[in-house]
Amino acid sequence: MDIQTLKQEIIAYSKEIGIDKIGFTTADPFTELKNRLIRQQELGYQSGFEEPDIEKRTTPALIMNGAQSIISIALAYPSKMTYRVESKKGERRGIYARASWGQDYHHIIKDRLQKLEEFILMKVPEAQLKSMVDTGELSDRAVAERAGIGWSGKNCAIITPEFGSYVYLGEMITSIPFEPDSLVEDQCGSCTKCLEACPTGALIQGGQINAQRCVSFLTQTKGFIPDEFREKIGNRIYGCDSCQTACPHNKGKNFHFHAEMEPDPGAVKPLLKPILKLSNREFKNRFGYLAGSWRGKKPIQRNAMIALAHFKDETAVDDLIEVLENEASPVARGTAAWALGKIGGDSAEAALVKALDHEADIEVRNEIEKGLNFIK
Ligand code: B12
Ligand code: SF4
Ligand code: SF4
Repeated sequence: MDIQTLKQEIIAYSKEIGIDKIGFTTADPFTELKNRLIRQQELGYQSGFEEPDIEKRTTPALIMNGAQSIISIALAYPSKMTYRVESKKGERRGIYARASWGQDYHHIIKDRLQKLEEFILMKVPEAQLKSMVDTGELSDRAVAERAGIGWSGKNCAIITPEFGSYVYLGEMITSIPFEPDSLVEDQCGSCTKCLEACPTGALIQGGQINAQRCVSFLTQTKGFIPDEFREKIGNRIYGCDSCQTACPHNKGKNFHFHAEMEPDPGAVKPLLKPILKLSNREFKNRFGYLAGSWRGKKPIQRNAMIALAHFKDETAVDDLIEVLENEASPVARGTAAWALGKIGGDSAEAALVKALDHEADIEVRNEIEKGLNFIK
């Protein structure tokens, strides 16, 4: 079979298995990306979640011997919930970003890539293939951009003309020399809406991010959130969508193609107070299947306390005192102290004074003092 026919058959099959967009590019090195990654590293703008080996990241042949091409795939995810949570007055909720709605997307993309691999191997049994999503060496966005999936927006996201930027990306390195597809034209123009919408100024300039300032990154860390960002996080308990919701190319883009991606509104917009009391098992059962839970319970609990402070939820004071007095983790105790100070009131103040009496951890003491200063 000639390669052009095979490519057409792969494209047709991809539609059958629920791949919303597919593109092909060469396995040539990503030279521009390499310079970019070095620069980002020098500036200290990386998150630390990236694959550290820049040579590997930008040289497909180092990842798979005989690499000739890369197939990029995109699956569109919903941007609006089909039904809302029934909220009672005064009940405060947090929010998981859209990329964490429904089943963890890593499994969904892996499933499609595996089906695609099986199809290709049926046609070309000697083919060598290597698939990855998110945690692989390659930059999923750089591959997608070069394979004509979408353009690289000023908000850093790959924006497809069809589905906006609400797409998950994955790719497969192959030993088959497919004809590459052409690039999608950049349609950002003079717009700067995403840069203006970013709550922390993480978008330095069009297409460049300081990940250390990005709320999405901050919600996924394990330590104390630096003071300057705490109030800006709002009620986001995982991720951040502000630079995507602001984008005019996402307007009206809301696709419900994949049953696995349907969010449970009660899980992705959960009540905040109960999160503070979850056991590990309860957390796993209720939130464990979400992509946004990959760092475990503690960061989500910390973010929930910051969200309760954001709402100045006086009904949360007792629960926060409980955390301050009984939690083993200094980050949890310290964040509870800070939140109590932000919410204020007599019992919050009394609990902070009492805690200062016996708290031994220096960082937690520091947070208690900050809390008391808010009240005074
Ligand atoms: C580390 C990481 C993060 C970090 C850093 C993000 C970042 N922008 O670098 C943090 C934790 C902050 C993060 C957040 C998010 N992430 Co993330 N993340 C990754 C990961 C693992 C690596 C990204 C990376 O290497 N970045 C380094 C930068 C330098 O490179 P890059 O963005 O990959 O490539 C672009 C730049 O290099 C640029 N570029 C290259 N040369 C030059 C030169 C110039 C002059 C310019 C202007 C640009 C430029 O072009 C490339 C293509 O767009 C990828 C998965 C993967 N393996 O690729 C997912 C990934 C990028 N994340 C994804 C998502 C969904 C998100 C969030 C939307 C989640 C959320 N709702 O909270 C946010 C969006 C934040 C944002 N505005 O980027 C998706 C993006 C899908 C899409 N449509 O673009 C990915 C691809 C995961 C996936 N498989 O679907 N993420
Ligand atoms: S995800 Fe949020 S914090 Fe990060 S760059 Fe976009 S708007 Fe800024
Ligand atoms: S908001 Fe404007 S500048 Fe930002 S990615 Fe969308 S079109 Fe581009």
